[in-house]
Amino acid sequence: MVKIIFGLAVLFTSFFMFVNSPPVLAAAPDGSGPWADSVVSTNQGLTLNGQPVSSFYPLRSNPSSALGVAENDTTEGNFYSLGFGGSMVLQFDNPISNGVVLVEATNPEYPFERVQVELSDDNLIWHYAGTVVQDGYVAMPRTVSCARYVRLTDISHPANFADPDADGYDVDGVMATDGTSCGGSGVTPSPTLTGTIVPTPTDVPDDSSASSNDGGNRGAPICPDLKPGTPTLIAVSYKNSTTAVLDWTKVPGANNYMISYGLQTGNYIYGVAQTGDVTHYEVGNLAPNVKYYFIVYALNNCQPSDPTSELSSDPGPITGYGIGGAEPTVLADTGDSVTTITDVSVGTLAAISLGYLLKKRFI
Ligand SMILES: [Ca+2]
Ligand SMILES: [Ca+2]
Ligand SMILES: [Ca+2]
Repeated sequence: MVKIIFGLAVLFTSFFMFVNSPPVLAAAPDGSGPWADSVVSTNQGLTLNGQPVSSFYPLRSNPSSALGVAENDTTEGNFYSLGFGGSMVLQFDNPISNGVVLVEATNPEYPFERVQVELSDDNLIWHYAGTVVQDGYVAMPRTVSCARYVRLTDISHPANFADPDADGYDVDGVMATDGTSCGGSGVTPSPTLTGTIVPTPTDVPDDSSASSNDGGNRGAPICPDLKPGTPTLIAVSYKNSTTAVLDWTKVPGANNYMISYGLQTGNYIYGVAQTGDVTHYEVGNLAPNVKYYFIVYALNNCQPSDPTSELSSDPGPITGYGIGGAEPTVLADTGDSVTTITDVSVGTLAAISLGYLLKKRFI
């Protein structure tokens, strides 16, 4: 009898160990490569029911799982769960000069988890870059031109989750989209360029049904969508001295758009990674009396279009239209100006260029 009990105990223990300890080796830091290289600090939050994440998911509590090339899968041990309100600081050996892409372990059937992204060049002064739901891109804040640190803070809404073990945003990997040109010929932010880009549309309650357009391609490592057509950037005008208003044409098959802009023609150092499925967007927090140059891309689930032609805009009077050669008559409201997220799982150019499938099944 004792042997039987012992045998059962061994069997149970073996099974328990098996299901909790799959043979996973997370990616290693890639040094001068674009991915994160070391963990500076962590402050893991709690699960929805107030328990340490490690008590339920020890394999999701190893911060080094966020280093190196994202595995881009749903394997336990390949990502770090921040916990609600939790944070982590990652350091890069390579410089960050053009924003970062986040890869999350994602389950489309699970309520969306959200993270705030900040960048720093010294781990002391932090610059808000934006927020990301699932996979996504944040542009370089205008207040910093070259960073080495990324701070991620979970800002998921607990009220959107029913699972008591919900554990916040899951960091698989973080990649600099360009780490080769720091200190180069890029525009040096002027002291007058205070404030930050606000690329994140109005926060909306998480809705897992928003990801129902997977089209049965879950798990497929390819993009099922054709490259979207190129929109036309119709007009850039000024709503006030610090807010530019962009209007462009809708592209069939696209479900999101991206705005890039900068202070010199052809040099787009700022951006709004995801406007949502709209044709009208207001870019705020611009420096007053500064001329900006804008382009727009259409996005589908995994590919960007070619960019539009560039339009520039001099800051004009509050009621001024027609800047940049645009005709006031084309600026009628489209009704799409509410910038809620309609497909938050759309990824970014960089993620797309890596061939990542942006929707995965996991929490
Ligand atoms: Ca690296
Ligand atoms: Ca999670
Ligand atoms: Ca990983």
